[in-house]
Amino acid sequence: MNTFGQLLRVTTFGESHGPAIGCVVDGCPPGIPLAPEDFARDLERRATGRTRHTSARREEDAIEILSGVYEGLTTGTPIALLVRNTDARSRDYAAIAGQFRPGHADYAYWQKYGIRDPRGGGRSSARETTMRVAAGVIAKKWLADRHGVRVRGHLAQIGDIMPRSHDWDAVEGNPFFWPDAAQVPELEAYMDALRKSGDSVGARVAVVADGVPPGWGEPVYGKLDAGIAAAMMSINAVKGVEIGDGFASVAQRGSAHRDPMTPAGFLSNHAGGVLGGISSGQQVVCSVAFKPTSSLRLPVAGLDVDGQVVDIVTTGRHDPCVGIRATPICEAMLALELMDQALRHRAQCGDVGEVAPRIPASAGGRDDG
Ligand code: EPS
Repeated sequence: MNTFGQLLRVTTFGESHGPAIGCVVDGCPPGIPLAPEDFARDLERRATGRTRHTSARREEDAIEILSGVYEGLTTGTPIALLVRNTDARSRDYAAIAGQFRPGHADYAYWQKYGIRDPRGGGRSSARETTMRVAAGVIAKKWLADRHGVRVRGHLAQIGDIMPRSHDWDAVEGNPFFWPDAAQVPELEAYMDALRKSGDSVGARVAVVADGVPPGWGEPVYGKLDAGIAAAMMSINAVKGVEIGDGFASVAQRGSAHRDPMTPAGFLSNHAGGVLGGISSGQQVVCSVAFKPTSSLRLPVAGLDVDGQVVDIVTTGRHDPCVGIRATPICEAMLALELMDQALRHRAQCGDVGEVAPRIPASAGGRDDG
């Protein structure tokens, strides 16, 4: 299954070292202005080779729109997008082509298919996320234009380092999507030392959507939060997803977790904007855990495809922390899930209209991010 979504269906294809990667976005409503330039910013935010803290592979990630757009507007037909791979260095993978990197998908792919493309990890590469971000650009645009919804994210943890303060304006001003500008030198030193050591580290991304109206999502098998969790877990390297307070809810009392409603708005947002699988009109809040990259130059004893014990060393241009450039990927997946749910809600309940009383997202009139 390489397709995400029900009414808005995104199918991605391509391998890290193949000639190109791409996607087909089907079910997008007509009339949305769309040009190749619209993709540039988010693709650049996700790309490798832009700072010393991520993989040095340098891809332009220039989008070609092959179909679905006429005179600058989407036509309602499938939108096919293509990005050519231009800086793959397959020789880096010659030594490990017949080996299983511990912690990597190599072994599981081998067991499932009996064959795998080892170059750059093939389909299990972070390269695949490029097309998620591209498709997400369309969803972000539609959500903003039609519903005033804004999706944004930031890095919320690298290893055991957490932000000491939170300023959205700081996030796009540093290579870590970090909300505390004063901490950036500390992160740079941390990442420089990590890179030198040859090891890798995990990270956590926080992603939120403001302006989501109440009513998106379905009550049982099509829950909005279940859809968001599935969307995030489908990203390579993701190991955990929380909605709202997530696992912290375990230690909370009901009297603390419930979000009081007043005529002026909700007083808190422990639920993360989803009640019973349906959006409440509050900020949708999601947190995503990325594991440390498994491609390491630190040797480890492992097995090859003949079952022989071998020393495994991965050379090449790997991310010491793949979570660093995951913020735009999580934003894209949240936007895709929200747009799909919005279209599904419109299909079934479009005639219901606005139901009273409508409670403001927050009594403070501020976002909770
Ligand atoms: C990746 C390894 C590196 C990264 C790549 C993801 O690629 P390679 O070993 O082929 O140089 O650069 O990420 C991208 C190219 C990208 O655009 O995200 C991996 O093992 O997942």
